Amino acid sequence: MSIENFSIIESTLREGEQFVNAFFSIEEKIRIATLLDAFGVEYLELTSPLASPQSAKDCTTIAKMGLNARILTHTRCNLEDAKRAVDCGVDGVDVVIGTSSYLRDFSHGLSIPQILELAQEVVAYLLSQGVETRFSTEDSLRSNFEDILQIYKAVDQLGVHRVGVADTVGVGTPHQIYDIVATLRQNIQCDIEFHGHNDSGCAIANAYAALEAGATHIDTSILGIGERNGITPLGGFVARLYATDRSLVKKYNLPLIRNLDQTIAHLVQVEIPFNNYITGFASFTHKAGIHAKAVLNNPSTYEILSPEDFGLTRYVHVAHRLTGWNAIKSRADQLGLELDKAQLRQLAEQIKILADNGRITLEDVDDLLYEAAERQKIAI
Ligand code: HCA
Ligand code: CU
Repeated sequence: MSIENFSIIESTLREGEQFVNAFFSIEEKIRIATLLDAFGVEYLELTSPLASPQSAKDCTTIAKMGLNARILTHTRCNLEDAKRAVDCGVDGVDVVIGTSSYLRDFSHGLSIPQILELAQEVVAYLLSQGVETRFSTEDSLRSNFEDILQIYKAVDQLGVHRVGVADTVGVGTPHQIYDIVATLRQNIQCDIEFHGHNDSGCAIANAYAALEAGATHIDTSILGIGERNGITPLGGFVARLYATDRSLVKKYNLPLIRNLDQTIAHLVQVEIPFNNYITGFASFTHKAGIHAKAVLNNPSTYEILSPEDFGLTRYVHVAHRLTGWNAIKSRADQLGLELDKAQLRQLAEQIKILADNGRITLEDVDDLLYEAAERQKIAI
């Protein structure tokens, strides 16, 4: 199935608040919500109003901001929570309940028939209130699939807008997620959401597989922040879609990704990892002479993402022993120095020998280039 329509449910203000270092004041939440809205995500998911008195106020405040994104809050599956959520004035409510034996035995203690009844009651109530309603099962992958299917079919018949598959512990593989979502797609009418944790590094691939299998909504957070090591990161997910077909993400304001990543990194007091998708400091750097030559001729040779589409620039690293004369020429051009091919080749050899003895800097290379240009002038 080809990917066509999909929406991002941006959960930095819900799952992201569950990140160990996260504490967002209302001013900060407003800043994050405004930025995400400007980026163009379709939904913002907020912490449950039952979490704390301030969380309830924050929900009401953000619901009133008049953003383009639809505002969702996230609650446990019971009537009291659902009522509190509706009272906040949100556009939709994401309801979740644990169905795995782990959570049934060690968390809420309900049986599958009890969950089925509760799910129908809560979904019917939310639909009667005219809010967009999603029902999901926590730890879907370690739940009995027949149980999940039975519950989803029942809420689908009630007219629920969406059901969710949650890989709560990050155990799923792309094939597994594909199979689960494809089977749901064959059996129910409503939209399908995927929420994937990244404990074993599959969160982006799993979100992508879910879309290929017919999911319509993907949960993300900025930099992937969430419980433990988090969920599908917004930037990485966008990179994945762009790599398939950049028109899939043309609805988003891509240059804002840097601002989003930097803002969150600052607020939760972490560094953006060097190898982060799009915004890691090494994301658009090229080093080996062979790579540098090809990239300078045509960036697509070694770049699947074009930095300019994200408001970023590529960097060709020249000060090292893997360098080549093409890279040195590009640096000379940047400095406005005219050196002939023989000189450039000689300089490349010189730089390699120098760099064999230890780390060198761009200034060292520049000095050599200026000296060579000076010698050339004198010779003329
Ligand atoms: C949680 C669990 C959850 C819910 C996901 C969802 C998960 O922290 O409440 O409702 O889509 O990973 O299962 O984040
Ligand atoms: Cu989660």
